[in-house]
Amino acid sequence: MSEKVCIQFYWKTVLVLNLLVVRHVLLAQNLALNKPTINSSVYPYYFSPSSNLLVDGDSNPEFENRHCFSTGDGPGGPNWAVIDLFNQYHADYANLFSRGYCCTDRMDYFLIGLTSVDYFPFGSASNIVRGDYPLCGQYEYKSVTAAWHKLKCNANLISAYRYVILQQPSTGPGLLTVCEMEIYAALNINCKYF
Ligand SMILES: [Ca+2]
Repeated sequence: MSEKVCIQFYWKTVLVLNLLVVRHVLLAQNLALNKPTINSSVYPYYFSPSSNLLVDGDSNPEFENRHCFSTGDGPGGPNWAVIDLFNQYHADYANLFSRGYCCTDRMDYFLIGLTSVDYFPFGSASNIVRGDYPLCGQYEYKSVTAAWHKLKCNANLISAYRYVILQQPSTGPGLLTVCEMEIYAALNINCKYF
């Protein structure tokens, strides 16, 4: 290969790589941001830490700054929130940000489900039962303080879904608390399966 051809090849490769990076940045958007939510309950507090704070775009881990969501359900209780993505997506992974300095165990081993069932007309009265909905996945570890926790969706989910369920496992301590939740779709559906 001549030096001229080699240089042309180099710059074409750089251009292609840059285009791939731009494509990724443009397409990788948080589908959950500011979308409608419902929750099983809201922790009774002087401000309402309802599930809209789960997707308000602010992961501030300081609970008093009013950007964290918390249910009011006890151990083994419903402890869920549902996000309406407005359209059906092949969800690829979820990112959850935990609360700071306190109560990190409330996010341990969290569950992310996907469903086409519209629970919104029933709101907090919805009967969302663990094991009854398609499971994106369950986080395999205890959560840590004020940090992002990424959960890759299960390879076996081949359908697109509109609604995302966040739920504490039945063994959890209750009072599910999460400061931000993000959902990202697969950029290439063929790359979702592993
Ligand atoms: Ca938030």
